[in-house]
Amino acid sequence: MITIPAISEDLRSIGDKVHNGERITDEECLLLFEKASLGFVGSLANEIREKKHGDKTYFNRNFHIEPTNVCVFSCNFCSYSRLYAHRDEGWELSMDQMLDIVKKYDGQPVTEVHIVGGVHPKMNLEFFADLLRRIKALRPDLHIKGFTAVELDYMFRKAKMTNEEGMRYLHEAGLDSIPGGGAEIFDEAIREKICADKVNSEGWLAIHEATHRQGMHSNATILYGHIENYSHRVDHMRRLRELQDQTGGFNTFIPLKFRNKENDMSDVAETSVIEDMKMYAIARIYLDNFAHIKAYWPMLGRQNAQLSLAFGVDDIDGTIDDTTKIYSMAGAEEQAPSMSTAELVTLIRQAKREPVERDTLYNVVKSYGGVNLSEN
Ligand code: V47
Ligand code: SF4
Repeated sequence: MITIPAISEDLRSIGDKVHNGERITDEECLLLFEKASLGFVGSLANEIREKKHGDKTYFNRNFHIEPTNVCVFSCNFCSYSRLYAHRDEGWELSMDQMLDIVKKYDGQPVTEVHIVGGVHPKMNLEFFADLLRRIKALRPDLHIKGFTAVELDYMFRKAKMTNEEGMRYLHEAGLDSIPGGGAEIFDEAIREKICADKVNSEGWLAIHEATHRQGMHSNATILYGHIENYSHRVDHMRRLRELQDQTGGFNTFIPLKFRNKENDMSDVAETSVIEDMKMYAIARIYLDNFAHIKAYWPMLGRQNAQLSLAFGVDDIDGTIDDTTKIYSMAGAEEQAPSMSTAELVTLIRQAKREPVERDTLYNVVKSYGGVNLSEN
């Protein structure tokens, strides 16, 4: 005889809330992290995912420009940056080199360029506004998702502009949306330990609020699996859920697993796949006002990205074309991340989901239809 393990009353009541489409509390979220099995949170997350998107799984055709890895800050988890004094060990792309990257995609149906890098003391607001204008002159149709709140905060302070003035200025120069990086962990005490000198939590949230008030969208991330505990993760997501209630400007939440190679936190062990899937699932359950949960495949690896599609994830980012080094330098599985559209479509279909090519704002570019059962 098969016996079905009993679940506790408190978990059952969370399940009821999810079935009824109700929001869970911070305490309930913590309980999920602490007490729920992966199967339990996975099935709830999948229910929400399928209610919101069915089997649709989004990806886009994108490439990155990383202007520099020279950075004035010294985040302990960062494997990528070099201080200005050691800039000979890093890279600093010129305007022409960056425009050449864009020109490489002439005639190719990419829809997004993602610009992100270190915070270089000499690359200022004017320089980046010029870059945006020149990219738009070459490719007016290309969506520019650029600059984390960390980079923006530094640029605006140096230019003596408020967040609103700075965002308006960059928007007019061609910036379309901003990525979710730099959020790390909002808890002030943990932030102080892992990235003390860059924009604080309040400042990160203020930049995103100003972005949304300009009518632009942004993403949000969490860097998890290092020295934070579960209540810090809940606190982080609470602050995002509250801002999203006010502005509705976030598109996607992207949990980023801490990778421990070649950085000052190499003694901290990396999380297990079970912990990673739990993070995705609980994010899907708690962040009821976020339309999308993204697994960033260069960081997670292809197979775990496929697995995440059963744990609340509905987006796996894009083709990328080997244009980012952030994760490969931190020891991620993908050392030269690049997937063709056909590979992304196959990867999604193997997980029995329906691939949909989207643009940055989730307009459908091409729908690939349901699963072909002969594929495995
Ligand atoms: O803020 C740095 C993270 C982020 C490590 O918005 C690390 O679509 C793990 O935010 N282990 C930048 N993570 C990248 C980012 C991003 C990526 C893809 C898509 C989008 C989007 C945003 O990378 C940083 C930091 O949290 N990071 N070092 C590391 N060792
Ligand atoms: Fe600089 Fe970003 Fe690395 Fe921090 S994570 S040191 S801000 S490049």
